[in-house]
Amino acid sequence: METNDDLTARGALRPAPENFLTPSQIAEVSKGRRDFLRAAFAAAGAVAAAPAALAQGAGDPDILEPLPWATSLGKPVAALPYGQPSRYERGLQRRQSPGLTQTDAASVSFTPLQGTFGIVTPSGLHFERHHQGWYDIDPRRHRFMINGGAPGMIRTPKVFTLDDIMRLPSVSRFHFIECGANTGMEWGNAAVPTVQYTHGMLACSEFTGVPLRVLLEECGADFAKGKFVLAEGADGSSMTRTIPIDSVLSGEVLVAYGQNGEMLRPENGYPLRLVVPGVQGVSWVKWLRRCELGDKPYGTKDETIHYVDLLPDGTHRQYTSIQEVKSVITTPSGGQKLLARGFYTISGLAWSGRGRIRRVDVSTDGGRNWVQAQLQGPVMAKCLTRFSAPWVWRGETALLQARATDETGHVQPTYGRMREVRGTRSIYHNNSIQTWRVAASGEVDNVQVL
Ligand SMILES: Nc1nc2c(c(=O)[nH]1)N[C@H]1C(S)=C(S)[C@@H](COP(=O)(O)O)O[C@H]1N2
Ligand SMILES: [Mo]
Repeated sequence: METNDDLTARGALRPAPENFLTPSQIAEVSKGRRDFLRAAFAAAGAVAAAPAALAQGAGDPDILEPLPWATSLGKPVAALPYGQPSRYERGLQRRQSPGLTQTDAASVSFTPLQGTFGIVTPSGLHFERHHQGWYDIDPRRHRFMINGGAPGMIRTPKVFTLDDIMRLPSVSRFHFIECGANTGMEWGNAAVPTVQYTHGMLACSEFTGVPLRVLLEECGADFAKGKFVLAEGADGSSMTRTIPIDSVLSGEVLVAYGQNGEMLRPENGYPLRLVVPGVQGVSWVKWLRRCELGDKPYGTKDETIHYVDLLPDGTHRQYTSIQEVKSVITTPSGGQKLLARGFYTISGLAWSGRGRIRRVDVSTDGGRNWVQAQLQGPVMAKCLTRFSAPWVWRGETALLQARATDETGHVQPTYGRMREVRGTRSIYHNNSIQTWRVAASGEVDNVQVL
C-alpha cells in the first residue's frame, strides 16, 4: 500500500481539498490546450473555431485517450465489505495540532474542517478528545446504571444492558459537539496555521438514542427535588460532569448509541455516550456507565480544576457550559492557496449552543464592509449551519471574516471586544471572529484583527 508521502511524491494526492491538480499539473493541462491552439491558428480558417474548441477541452489527453477505467473490468462488489474513501482522499485526516504537547493517552485529534462539505462530519473524521485514551468496549459487558445520589432521589435503581436500552423508542437528531477548548490556542495571538487546528475540535452528527429523561422515569426519579444529574464514564479518567435537570426534562439530553446511522465509533464513546446539545464537549460523557440525581452541582474535578474560565482579575468562572454563537470560514482558509484570480465561493460553518443561526455576514476587508451570506437549509437548533457567499478575487490582499448571529440575538465578538471582557489568559469558550489573510500570491494564513 502506498503511503501519503509516496502519493505526494508522484503528485497523486490532492494538495488541498479544493485543488485536485497541483500547480504543475494545471500548467500541463493548459499547455496541452495551448499546443492545440497554436496548431489551430496555423491552419487556415480555424482562427474563429479555436477558442470554442479550447473551452471544450480540445487537446486534453484525459478526454481524448482511452483511459484504463473505460477499457477494463472494475473491481467486484463487496471487495471492501465496509467501504473506504478513495485512496486519493488519504490526505484528509484527523491530525494532532503542531501547537500542542502530544502524549500517548491524554490527547486530542482535530477534524479537517477545510475538507468537509455540508454539515455532517464523516464518523471517521470526527475529532477525538480523550483524557485517558480510548477503548473499544465489549457491548455485551457494558452496563448503564441509574442509582445513588441524594437520599430518595431514585426510587428504583436499575441496571440497563445495551439490549434493554435499544428496545426502547429512540430519537435521531443532528447536533454539533464542540470542545470548550476549541480555538483555545488563539487567545493570545494567531497561533496555528489552519482551520483544522484553530476550529477542528468541532463535529456534527446525527445521533440516535433514548432521552435520559425516559430512563430516569423508569427508575422513579424525583424531579421535584432532583435538580442536577451526575454523569460518569467507564474509562480510567473518571470523567464526571454535572448536567442541569432542565435540559434533561426538555428531552434533548440523549443516552446515545448511534452516530450517522451506525453504532458510535469506539473513539467517540462506543457503545453509549451522553449527548448534551449546545453544551461543551466535556459534558458529552463517553463510555457512559452511570447517572445519579442530586439537589446541587457536584463540583467534580472536571468542573473545578479544568473547564473553568480564567478572568482578567484572576478569578475563575465555573459552569459556563453553553457554546456561544460562533462561525468560521473553512474555504478559503489558512494553509490553502488561491491558484488564479477570479470567482470563488467563500464557504464556512456557523453554530450556536443557544439555538438556531439567524444570519451570517461575511467581510473580505477585515470587517469594514459586510455582506449577508446565504444559509444552506435546513437550519437546525444546536447544529452546524453551512453558509456561503460569492467573491471575486482580483489579486488584492484580503482579510476574510465571518460573523454569526443566533436566534437569541447574540453576535460573535471581535478579538478586541473579547479580550476587554475576558482577558488573554483563558483557554475555554473563545468564539471571536476569525480572520484569514489572502496575500497577493494567493497564499492564505491565520491573522488576528482586533
Ligand atoms: N468518559 C469520557 N468522556 C469524555 C471524555 C473523556 O476523556 N472520557 N472527553 C470529553 C471531552 S473533553 C470532549 S471535548 C468530548 C470529545 O468527544 P469526541 O472524542 O467524541 O470528539 O468528550 C468528552 N467526554
Ligand atoms: Mo473537551
